[in-house]
Amino acid sequence: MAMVVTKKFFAFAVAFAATLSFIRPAWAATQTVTLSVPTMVCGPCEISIRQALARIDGVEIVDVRLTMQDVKVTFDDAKTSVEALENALKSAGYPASVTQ
Ligand SMILES: [Cu+2]
Repeated sequence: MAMVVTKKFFAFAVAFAATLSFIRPAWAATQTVTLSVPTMVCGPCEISIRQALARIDGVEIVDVRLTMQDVKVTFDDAKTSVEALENALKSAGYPASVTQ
C-alpha cells in the first residue's frame, strides 16, 4: 500500500516538474542591467565581453559600449541573474560592477 502511494506521488511529482519546465513562471521578467567594465579598453575586449555574455542561457540583448566602458545586458531573470553575468565577465578576465 505504501508502495502504491509512493508511486502515485512520484508520478505526480514528475508531472508537476514537467509542467513547471514548460510554463514560464508568472514572476519571471526581462531585466536590463548596466555593468561597468573598466578593463575593457579595445575592440578585442569588446568582442570577448560580448561572447562571454551571449553564451549565457537567458541573455537576450548585449549592448557593449567601448567608449563608455560599460555593457547593457537584457536578460530573462528566470534563467539567469546579475550575479551570473558578473561571474561570466570575471571568468573572461573583465571584472564588472552594476552601475544601475
Ligand atoms: Cu582589449
